[in-house]
Amino acid sequence: MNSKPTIYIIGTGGTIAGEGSNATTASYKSGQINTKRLVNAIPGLGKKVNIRTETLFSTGSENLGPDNWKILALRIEELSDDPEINAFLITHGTDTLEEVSFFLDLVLKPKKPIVLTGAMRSSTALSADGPANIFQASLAAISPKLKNQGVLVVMNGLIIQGRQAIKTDSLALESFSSYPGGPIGKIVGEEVFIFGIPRPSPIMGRFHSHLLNQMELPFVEIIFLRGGYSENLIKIFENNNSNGIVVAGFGAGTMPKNLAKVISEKAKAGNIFIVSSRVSRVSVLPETMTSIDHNNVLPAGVLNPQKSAILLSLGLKENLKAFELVKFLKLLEIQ
Ligand code: DAS
Repeated sequence: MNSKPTIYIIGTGGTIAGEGSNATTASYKSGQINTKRLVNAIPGLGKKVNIRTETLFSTGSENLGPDNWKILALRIEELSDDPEINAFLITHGTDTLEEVSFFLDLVLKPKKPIVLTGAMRSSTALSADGPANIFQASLAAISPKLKNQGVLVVMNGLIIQGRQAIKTDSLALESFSSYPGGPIGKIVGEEVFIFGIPRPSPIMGRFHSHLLNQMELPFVEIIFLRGGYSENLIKIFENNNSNGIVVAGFGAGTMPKNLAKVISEKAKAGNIFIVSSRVSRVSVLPETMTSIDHNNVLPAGVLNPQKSAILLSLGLKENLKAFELVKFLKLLEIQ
């Protein structure tokens, strides 16, 4: 009787499936290796788990977005009813891994563990990190200590809750951090260590309705501020006709006064703004951001601009008002 758990691995491309011309080149083509080949290269994995594989996409994650994320979410949901599958592992490019894990956490009500992983070095690179990441992500996926945690990210031995993963380095192996909380655990050898009390997202699956219709997510613009040029930025704001805009502001949510004035006028016209920050570990609070006196202008709390845009687009699709979105931003501050 085969008592090993079964993990269903869905590959989407990325560096982890990338192929370079030799082991020491820094250049490679993403998404070249199919998922079965990726997994077959991992000694010892088959002793721990049964594996089923699928290659859903084969591309760098810079080419993936909300439509692809929805396809991935629906595929996971469709497979979740299979009694022979105990957990899901998604191999994905790291460039948008924090966005797809945040999105999946918001739209899925997972019955089974969902763990995402990637790699900072291609599959053909000297000391490729992909095999270890897949092995460790598999251990997390079957660990009884991590049941009902929603979406998780495992990278470089760290276990991170999906909504809190941020990529903080373009090239380093230790490129993923967990913010605002720290990692909930780590994997050493074949051991899964859990720190403290893991806490699934308080709004896990809150936007599941997005999966139930064919409608696309409304576009949300992100406007990245830089020192000076506020007149140019004002023109961008004035010409912008998306219903939702995220401002990647300075520090803890500051921006030039003349820009704040334009935002206030557009907020009065019904646009919803989330003011985030261009720093990597964001904290934008009502008392820290440049004061803009309108309820349609929301501090991002701990969400970076890209995650703020995902939440705002899901909210706009449900015609949520700003005061309803504030609740979700506050709940996501809970570590
Ligand atoms: N190739 C990039 C991507 O697909 C980076 C990576 O996977 O690390 O996101």
